[in-house]
Amino acid sequence: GEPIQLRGWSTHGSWFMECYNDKGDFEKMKNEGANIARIAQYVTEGSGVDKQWVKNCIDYTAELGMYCLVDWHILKPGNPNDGGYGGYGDFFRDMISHVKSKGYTHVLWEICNEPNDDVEGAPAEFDYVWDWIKEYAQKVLPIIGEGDPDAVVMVGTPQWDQDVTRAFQDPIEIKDSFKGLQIMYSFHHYAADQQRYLGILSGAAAFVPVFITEWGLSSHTGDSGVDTKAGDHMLLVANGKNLGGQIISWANWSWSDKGESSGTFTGGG
Ligand code: IDC
Repeated sequence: GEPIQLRGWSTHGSWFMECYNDKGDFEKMKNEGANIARIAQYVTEGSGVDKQWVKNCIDYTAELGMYCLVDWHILKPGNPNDGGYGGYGDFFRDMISHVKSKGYTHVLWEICNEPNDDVEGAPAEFDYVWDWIKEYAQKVLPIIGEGDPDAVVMVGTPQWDQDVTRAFQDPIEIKDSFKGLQIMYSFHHYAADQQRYLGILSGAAAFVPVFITEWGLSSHTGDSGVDTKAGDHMLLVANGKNLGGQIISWANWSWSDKGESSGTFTGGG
């Protein structure tokens, strides 16, 4: 019943193992002020789905008293219904069974990272991406609802999680099989070149619960520009300076040492 703002980092892919191969790595994150870690399980990039890694991260965050956001990290192609992502059912069932067998209560689910049609443009032009998301949501939410009926679940929004307004203009139909889920919507923000989208976030925050499941100080490429002033602006919006006065939680991209400007550490650092 107490309002809380979750703040922390997202991992990069599991292949940056030096950054997430033991509890100490998450302890460092906690020591820097994080109360949540987002675990980005890339589906078709890197070495593929590594369920044991995600379970380990769930365990580390449990031991440290942090929240954990498990992210089914689709990216390209951007349709979550794509055949290449067909493992979502097995993935969420297995993760939920792990969480339940341990009696954990600290895990939140993100059904998919950034749905998109891989075409740049104003987010509102890509309404049909919302149809893809609604279709996918009706497949995955009953699975989560069955195993973890009152979980907090993030639903992605069109064009790389930019158009969160769709969530209240045309809401996801709630079915009995997942009526206990606490649905929130994802918004992503890259400060160096996406400041113009903060208005979308501010407006949506008056109508639906929003979670900034990824944001960076860099541009959206992850490796150019760093705009700390624009980042501060986003934090103001997240801290309640939005049309709903909503306190918005977030995960920063990324806790990695790839050596790109969106990464927290220097290369190999
Ligand atoms: C980027 C990584 C980069 C990697 C690329 C492709 O920073 O090292 O080569 O993905 O896998 C997103 C995505 C996220 C991106 C990030 C930065 O969710 O996967 O990571 N970004 O580009 N959306 C907007 C920006």
